[in-house]
Parts: sequence; C-alpha cells; structure tokens
Amino acid sequence: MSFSEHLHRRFNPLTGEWVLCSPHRAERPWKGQVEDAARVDPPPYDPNCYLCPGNERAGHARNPNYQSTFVFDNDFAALEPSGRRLRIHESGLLVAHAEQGICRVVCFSPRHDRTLSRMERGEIRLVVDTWAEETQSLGGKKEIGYVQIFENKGSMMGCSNPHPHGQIWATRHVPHIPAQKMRRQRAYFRSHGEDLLGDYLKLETVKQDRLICRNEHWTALVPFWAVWPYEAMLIPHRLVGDLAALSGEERDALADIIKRLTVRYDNLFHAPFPYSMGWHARPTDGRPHPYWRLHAVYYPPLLRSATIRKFLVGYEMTAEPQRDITPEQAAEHLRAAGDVLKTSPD
Ligand code: H2U
Repeated sequence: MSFSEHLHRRFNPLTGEWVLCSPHRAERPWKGQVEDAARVDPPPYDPNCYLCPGNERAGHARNPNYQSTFVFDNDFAALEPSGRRLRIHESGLLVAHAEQGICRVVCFSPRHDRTLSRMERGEIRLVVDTWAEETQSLGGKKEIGYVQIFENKGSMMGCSNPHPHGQIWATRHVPHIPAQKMRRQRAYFRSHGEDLLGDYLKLETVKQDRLICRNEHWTALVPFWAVWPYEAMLIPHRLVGDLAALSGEERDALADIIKRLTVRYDNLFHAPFPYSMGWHARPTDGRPHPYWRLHAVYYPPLLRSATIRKFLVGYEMTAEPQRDITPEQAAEHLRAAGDVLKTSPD
C-alpha cells in the first residue's frame, strides 16, 4: 500500500479521531503556485492600534510604553474569575455546570509590523518566557485547572488586528480537546509504560518523511493524522509537561524552532501565513500527569496559494475530516520552502 496513491483513513491516537486521506485527488504535480495576495504591509507603529505601546485600548485603559512583551487582562473576556453556583443534570441529557476563568492578551512585540517569523530569536525567547510565567502564575491559582495558550493569526482566521499577539484562556475545568488528549495519553502510559508522544517522536525520527525541521531539543513535523493541509506539531525531545518546566537551553531551542517553522510557512506561498496555534500542556489541577508531553499544534487554513484555503464543510462537518495532499507531501513542501525568509523584513 502506498500512502501517496491509495485512498485511506488515518487514526489520531491523541484524540481518537479519524481523517480520510484521498491522495488521488491531488495527483496534479506540485507547482508551488505563487499568487500575490493584494496586501499592504502594516507600519511599525499604528496610532489607531489598541495593542501598540502608549495607545488607548477599546476598554479605555492605556498601554504602557512597553519595550518587549506585554500582557494584560482581556477587556472583553469570555470568562470571569468569580464562579456562580450552577449545576444542571437531568436524565443525563440536560447537563450544564458553571465555569470560571481568566482571559489574558499577550503582545509579542511593541512593533506593529512584526510577526513571529520576522522577530529575532532573542525576542521570541522573551515570548516563550512570558508564556511560561503566565502558565505558572495562572496555573498556580487554586480555581484554575487548565491554561490554554493560543495564537490566532491573520484576518483569514478572524484575527482582528495584525499587531503580533496571542491569548491565554485559563479555566477551572479542562476543556474538551485537552481532556480527550489527557485520557488517551494516560491510557497509553498505563498500557505501555512510556509516553505516547515520546514513542510517536521516536517512530517519526526513524521514518523521517514527515519531519519539517529539528534542533537539539525540538522537532517540528506534520503529524501522521494531520487534518489541515500544512498542519504541524512542535514536540520537545524531553518528557516535559509544560512550558514552565523547560530549561533555558530548551527555551532558546524553542525560539529557534518557532522561527524556522513560521519562516517556512511564510515562504511557502510568499505571503504572511495565517494559522491558529496552541499549546497543549498538562492540566494545572495539582495532580502530577506524568504521561503528558507538552506540544504545540499549528492549524493553517491555506491549501494551494495565499488565497486558496481549505474549508472544513460538507462531509467534514457531517461525517469526518478529509484531505487531498498527504502529510508526507506537505512536509516535503515545507522542507523545500527553506528557513531563511524570502521576503525582506522591513
Ligand atoms: P484577536 O485579534 O485574536 O481577536 O484578539 C484580540 C483580543 O484583544 C480579543 O480577545 C481583546 C479582544 O477581546 N481586546 C482587548 O482586550 N482590549 C481592546 O482594547 C481591544 C481588543
């Protein structure tokens, strides 16, 4: 059986979900189509941006004149720290309970025109440190059981502002997707005595065909079970549960791998690459979770050019996700894209 020729389904051991892979639909050769999306590069400072240093936010607070990263409580938070009492459980069919939490916004840089791909490794290291500090301070609160760090990048993803930023939503309960990953990593650890992602990484390191790039402490790869055309994962080489537990060297290496992956993304279609990314770290409910290996997931929507995107609709909404180009082909394109930025940074 050849992955690149035969129709098949792939299993995601982290979530228990399947993806239909139809490589025969992508038989046309890879042309690496380049299409100039009509785009105006943002200025280094925008007086109308609510994230730029010194500017007023929509919630009327004023940002300090920050020089590196800057974190604040989201002025329009989806979660509130004080939990109300609510518990509905009727026949196992009408089930609801109260939720509480904290929403933070993380500005990666004072420069309005930067993206992680256009920041220096030393600047990205400060973002990594900020994520680690937030994990520790939010996760250390007794009412917080899970800290979700994420970045939503590009207007195609519904991001409201090009100023480089991400968000953190910290909740009392472990949300649905990390909860699935928790159950499956725990079950694997109990039956194999090793962690699921550690074993997966060993396999991928031998096979090589889904690797994008690596350094001493991190590997970037297109997962075997990828749903989005250029989906990627960052996996640490050491079994470590969250960003706060990374050593200084591992944090530097993480900054390096983030830079190299995001540059490859921008190079692929010669345009800033939209994506949603997030960190999946162990829950912060006070239990040890020794089976949990920290990892980042990148979900970019683009398929064939800077404007042609994939939609998860139709069969995918009603049955299961489907993809045409194989994860192996996607990894090959990302390796070929190179990790030196092809467009000038200024
Ligand atoms: P997105 O661009 O990814 O939507 O994130 C911007 C976040 O910033 C969003 O959650 C918050 C929005 O609520 N925000 C503030 O907290 N203050 C503001 O002045 C505007 C936007």
